Amino acid sequence: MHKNMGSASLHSSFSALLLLILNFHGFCLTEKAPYYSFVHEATTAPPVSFYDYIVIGGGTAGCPLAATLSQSANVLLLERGGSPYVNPERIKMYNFTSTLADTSPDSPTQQFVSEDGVYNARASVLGGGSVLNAGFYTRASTRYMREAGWNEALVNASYRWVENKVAFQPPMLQWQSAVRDALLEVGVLPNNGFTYDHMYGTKVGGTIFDKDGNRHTAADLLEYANPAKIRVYLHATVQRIIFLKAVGPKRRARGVVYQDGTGKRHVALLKKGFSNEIILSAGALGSPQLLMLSGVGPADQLRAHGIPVVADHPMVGQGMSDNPMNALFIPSPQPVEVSLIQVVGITRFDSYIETASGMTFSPSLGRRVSNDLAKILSEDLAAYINKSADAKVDVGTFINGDSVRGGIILEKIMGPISAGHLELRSTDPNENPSVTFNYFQSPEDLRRCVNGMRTIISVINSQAFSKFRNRYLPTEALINLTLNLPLNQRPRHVTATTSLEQFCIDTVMTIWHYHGGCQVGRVVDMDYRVLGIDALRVIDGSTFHHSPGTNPQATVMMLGRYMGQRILLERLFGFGMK
Ligand SMILES: Cc1cc2nc3c(=O)[nH]c(=O)nc-3n(C[C@H](O)[C@H](O)[C@H](O)COP(=O)(O)OP(=O)(O)OC[C@H]3O[C@@H](n4cnc5c(N)ncnc54)[C@H](O)[C@@H]3O)c2cc1C
Ligand SMILES: *[C@@H]1O[C@H](CO)[C@@H](O)[C@H](O)[C@H]1NC(C)=O
Ligand SMILES: *[C@@H]1O[C@H](CO)[C@@H](O)[C@H](O)[C@H]1NC(C)=O
Ligand SMILES: *[C@@H]1O[C@H](CO)[C@@H](O)[C@H](O)[C@H]1NC(C)=O
Ligand SMILES: CC(=O)N[C@H]1CO[C@H](CO)[C@@H](O)[C@@H]1O
Repeated sequence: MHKNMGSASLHSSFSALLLLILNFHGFCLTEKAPYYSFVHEATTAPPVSFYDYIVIGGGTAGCPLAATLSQSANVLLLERGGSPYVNPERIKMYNFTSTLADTSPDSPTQQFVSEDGVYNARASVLGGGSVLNAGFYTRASTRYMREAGWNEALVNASYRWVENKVAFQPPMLQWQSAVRDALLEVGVLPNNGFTYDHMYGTKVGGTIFDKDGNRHTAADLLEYANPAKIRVYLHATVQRIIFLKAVGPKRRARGVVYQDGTGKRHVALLKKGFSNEIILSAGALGSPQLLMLSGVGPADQLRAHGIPVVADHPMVGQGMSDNPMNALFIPSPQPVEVSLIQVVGITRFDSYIETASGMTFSPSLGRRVSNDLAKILSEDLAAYINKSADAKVDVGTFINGDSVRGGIILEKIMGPISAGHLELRSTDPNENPSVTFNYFQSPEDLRRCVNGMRTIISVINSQAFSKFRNRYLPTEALINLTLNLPLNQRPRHVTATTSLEQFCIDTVMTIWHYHGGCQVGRVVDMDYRVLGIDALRVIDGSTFHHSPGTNPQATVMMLGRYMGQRILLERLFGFGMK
């Protein structure tokens, strides 16, 4: 899959020059969210319409991709969810957990539970995962870029394009600063200060929350779109991709069928033209699912669901990975700020340490868990406090409505190496497919977790963190406390000698960085074209082999911009950067 790389870089520098020219006759026609004139409900769409590009999924990759393509082609962007701008409260930083737990009919969140018994969530909203996430913004390592075969100069320019709209320097109040100083104290060195770059040591990264706690999302990147050439439909759920009748050995994508909010079906077709394409950006669950629903996937599985086979593609749905997240919950003796991720420790044993404070931060995150957490915290703490004669701690102050006086320190492992698969449950595009991630199947993944947990324990016991450390709670009590929380649906093995290995396996959660299903080299080629099919690409997190950087969103948005520019180059000059 890495052949032709020599000529790749030769063409790349030439193309990069052309891109500069392209960008200079850019548009000043930018429109500001939430007043986009080109975003409409799908109910207003004609029964049949024609475009140069049809992008499926207005998520983290789909928005920057569609905005870029609209610079010189007619683009349709179809998003199954609604607008993130209708309820600005929902995307305030302090509403992170309530939005993630929202089960109302127009919720931006669709929850699912993997076959591993871990609670998880996916986006259903314009802006995709960037509307739900914890906001941390950080680039991939240069090694990751090289392995992906990307042009580094164009990658850097694409990151900057994203950062100019949505990335900010975080405020770094007391809790986050204490964890940063503790990471340095326990040897996660050097101190790299504030940077978007990925390197060993401790750093402050970017965030998509501005100083007032307002979230900026991939949907804001549509401000770059050319309003005259783009159309965005909301509540437009793509049912399947349609293909031209076979003429040669390869099938060619022709259009899509989508359903509006009232259940009415519409068709969008590609205009005549060799360069025109359909691009799937429906995310790590949505993209492999939609390929299968369209007849591109493992033939046996498709036949079992009565789906006519367009192309037997056994690797569609394979290579699904979710980086495990493990954490310790830490009740604090003093008030803490509400913070999501701002600091990261990038260790040499491939574990990333991050922290959040002041909210009930748990993956299921429903009221049920908030209440459980409150109950367990109160009972456990009361028991410990009763044991300590001199204790005078008001247990009630640890939980105050939805916020917790305390926080979590978590670790995510690089990669991961462990991988699983995705299968259809039904032919309904609204239903979650079945997903298995096989957490810790690889012993190396488990080693990374154990080393990460050891670092977290050192951080908690450090001098720098001491003001947030409750002296009545020994480390073992914190481990017990976490083991007792209903973090997932997996069996618990709580004994006097529970090992960190067992702790990792029993308390595994998601950090929502799941990826794979349409991986480069297996389902798409290095230009993200679906192997064996014309006029169809996949561009989103489903193409990754590993999660980029410490957290992926910067790279997902970058990839949308990057590929948008490469596709336009091919369109305008008849060659790509391959
Ligand atoms: C709770 C949470 C916290 C996270 N925290 C961070 C963090 O702090 N930092 C970070 O870097 N990353 C974080 N992430 C991960 C990051 O947000 C995701 O990796 C990224 O958003 C994935 O982008 P994507 O484009 O692949 O998919 P998505 O952004 O999910 O986009 C897919 C889009 O396709 C739409 N779609 C799906 N099927 C269809 C269909 N049939 N028809 C029409 N539309 C469809 C979906 O509604 C969605 O909008 C977090 C994610 C979550 C959920
Ligand atoms: C891209 O950015 C990285 C990180 O900021 C930098 O180290 C690298 O030199 C840049 N590469 C190019 C080709 O500009
Ligand atoms: C703690 O002590 C109080 C007062 O003695 C008692 O009412 C309470 O039940 C004890 N709680 C626990 C969990 O032991
Ligand atoms: C942790 O839980 C185990 C098993 O219930 C128990 O034996 C041990 O004493 C607990 N440790 C602390 C510090 O509470
Ligand atoms: C839409 C939403 O979830 N709003 C909530 C945001 O957080 C505040 C304060 O916790 C709640 O009162 C709102 O209901």
